[in-house]
Amino acid sequence: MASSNDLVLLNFWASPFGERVKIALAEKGVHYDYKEENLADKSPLLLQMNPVHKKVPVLIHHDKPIFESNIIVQYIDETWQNEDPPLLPSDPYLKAQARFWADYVDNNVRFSAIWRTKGEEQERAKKEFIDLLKVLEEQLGEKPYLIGESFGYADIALIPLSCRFYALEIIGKMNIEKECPKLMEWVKRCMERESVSKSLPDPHKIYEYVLERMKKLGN
Ligand code: GS8
Repeated sequence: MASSNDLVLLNFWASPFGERVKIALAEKGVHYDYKEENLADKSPLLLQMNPVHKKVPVLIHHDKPIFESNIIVQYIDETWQNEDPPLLPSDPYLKAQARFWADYVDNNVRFSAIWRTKGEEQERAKKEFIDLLKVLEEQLGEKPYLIGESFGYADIALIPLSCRFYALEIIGKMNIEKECPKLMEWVKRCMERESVSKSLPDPHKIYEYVLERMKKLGN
């Protein structure tokens, strides 16, 4: 197991991407140092460690930076491969599926239009969001997790979205559980894992954060 000095996570508390990394490290039982970033005034360390995108999360392992949350989660899985549980399946087909669904989440999940817009535009954004959740619900089917019996990489990519549901439901006046009951059961199943419940911020805090951002935009 890594000593905490070997491993540092640069993050911002409301980053859904950083939450993926926290969950993966918690699943593997790996200790690390945590450094909170102010994204309006980025630290020299962040700028030096992620000069390309200058974004969080960044995982610094033995002074070497790894960035992009899904890539960091894969790095964690490979580096601590002797620590259970494996996050990616060993079967190549299931592994490809897990990667596909994590990419799908990254490339398609968009929800800020729900709180950035009003009227018809907001209705369109809400419909697109619910349609996307339904695709994910369809993939879930009767399985406990996105790729099968075990919680892993694809679930880690998606679950941070769930602590935004409270804010989206209030602001968008919608009921996600009514639209996607199986997906909500999956959320509850994931939240039973300490790695998830302890890594996700309080949905009420996220709601306040979104309200602040809306105020800044004059919404
Ligand atoms: C996204 C990271 C990101 O957008 C990943 O790690 O998966 N594809 C990347 N990070 C945001 C904070 S979360 O909204 C960030 O660091 N933004 C700072 C900026 O854009 O300047």
